[in-house]
Amino acid sequence: MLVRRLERRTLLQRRTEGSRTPQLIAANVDTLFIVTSCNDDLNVARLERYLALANEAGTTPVIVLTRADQVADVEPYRDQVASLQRGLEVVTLNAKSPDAARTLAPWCSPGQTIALVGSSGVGKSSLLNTLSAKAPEEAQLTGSIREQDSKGRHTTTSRSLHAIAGGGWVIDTPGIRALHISDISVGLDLLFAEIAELAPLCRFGNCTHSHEPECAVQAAVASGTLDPVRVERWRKLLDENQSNTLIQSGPRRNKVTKAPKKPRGR
Ligand SMILES: Nc1nc2c(ncn2[C@@H]2O[C@H](COP(=O)(O)OP(=O)(O)OP(=O)(O)O)[C@@H](O)[C@H]2O)c(=O)[nH]1
Ligand SMILES: [Mg+2]
Ligand SMILES: [Zn+2]
Repeated sequence: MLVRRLERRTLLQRRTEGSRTPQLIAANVDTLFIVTSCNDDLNVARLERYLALANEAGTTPVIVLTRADQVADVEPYRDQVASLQRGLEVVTLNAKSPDAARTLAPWCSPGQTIALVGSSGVGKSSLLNTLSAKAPEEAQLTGSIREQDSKGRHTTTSRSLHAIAGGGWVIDTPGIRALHISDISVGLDLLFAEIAELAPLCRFGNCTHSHEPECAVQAAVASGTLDPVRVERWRKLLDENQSNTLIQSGPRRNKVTKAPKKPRGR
């Protein structure tokens, strides 16, 4: 029975390819566990997309590296992700081991809501079963992954909310195939803070950091203090965000938001 509807404090949403209205993923999430595995699934550019989503929603992102039990050394995986955003927390674990619940306990206390997101097969549902200490008959279904490319089989097909044993609440979500960036305002500046904070030092206030003279971003790349690969990925997300974000009115309107007229009759 519906008793009361809470106002949304935070909202995770995304636009699927070609859709005009955003798809709501989850609301009032305090911490977003961005799940990936210590295998071929780990992709820094993809993780940056999830980080932008978490930042924009006002949730705290934590990178959760699963399958730590299947590699000799987790450090190379940890190193790849630790510097993606300032102050980013990274944990490594085996999603199926009870130890995982202890590792994640700092974010799972009473009153806290967390959501699990990531590609198919990374262990979101496995982790949910561990966190909520589910009996086998109540457990979320989990699936195998393909050996050749570590891809999952999209076992979970809907979102669901579960109580964490002795703590808060956790939301399982279906694996996302491709996360497109749209409707981001502050999320990218938080993610790429080392670029954003150089911008005021550029000669031109509207510097695009691509060809302008006296550009602080280009200067930092030239002197080796800024990673050019990060600048490239930042630019790609910025462009994608701009072309996917529907600005409804005003001189900067960039898309026709009215539905195309249907042909009459026949
Ligand atoms: N050894 C090991 N296996 C894991 C770990 N995490 C997940 N698995 C296995 O990986 C497979 C996929 O796990 P799921 O929990 O179904 O993955 P998912 O992220 O929920 O996938 P979708 O529902 O398809 O989005 C299962 O066979 C799990 O047993 C881990 O940390 N270590
Ligand atoms: Mg699942
Ligand atoms: Zn510049």
